[in-house]
Amino acid sequence: MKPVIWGLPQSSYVWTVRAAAGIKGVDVDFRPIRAGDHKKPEHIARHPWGKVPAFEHGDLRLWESVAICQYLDEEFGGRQLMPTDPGQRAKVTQWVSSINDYLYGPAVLQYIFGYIFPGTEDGSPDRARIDAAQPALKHWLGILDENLPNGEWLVGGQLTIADLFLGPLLFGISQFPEGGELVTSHTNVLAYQQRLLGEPGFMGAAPQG
Ligand SMILES: N[C@@H](CCC(=O)N[C@@H](CS)C(=O)NCC(=O)O)C(=O)O
Repeated sequence: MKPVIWGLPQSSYVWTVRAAAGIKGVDVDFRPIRAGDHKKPEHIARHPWGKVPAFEHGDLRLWESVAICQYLDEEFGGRQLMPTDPGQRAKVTQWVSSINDYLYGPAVLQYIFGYIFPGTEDGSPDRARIDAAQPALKHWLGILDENLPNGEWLVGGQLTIADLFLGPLLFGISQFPEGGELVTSHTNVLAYQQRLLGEPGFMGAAPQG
């Protein structure tokens, strides 16, 4: 029985979990849902907060991207997405937690949404929101550049779940002028992004169009 992933195709977290499956070679049934439908009772039954992704495998139902990635990694064979060393495993958790708590808000809700869902009268980018995100993004890019020597992976020289959370946000901010400039001006982050481009399982899960 194939695992099922429900999600808005353009979501960064949906990219994360589909990438975990793609890199491991797990055949999943991806069921795209339309924006708005994730707040309907049918989806709330899968995810009590009406978010994406939601996941099912046999009798198991899960929400929260990190839980889904962890399950895919442990239940299926293929490339391991978690280190074995306890300290390195804790580092993966540290990065995932930091990305969720300190990067997703400024990168997605403020910066990217400031361009794509500006909510301004004339539909022009919301400069106030975009500008407000810049200090946090600069801070993040500095930290990442220090922690990605020579474009290595975030933890322990192997691609891990931490990279699957970071990658979609980096590609997301890179699409817009300030984010693109921040990534290209941090050479280790740029090399890291190139490294992700060379991962077909990761890139194959990217939103299309
Ligand atoms: N903590 C959740 C976050 C999920 C999340 O925020 N997903 C976003 C899409 S990237 C979403 O569902 N947004 C729609 C909404 O909040 O209405 C996870 O790790 O899966």
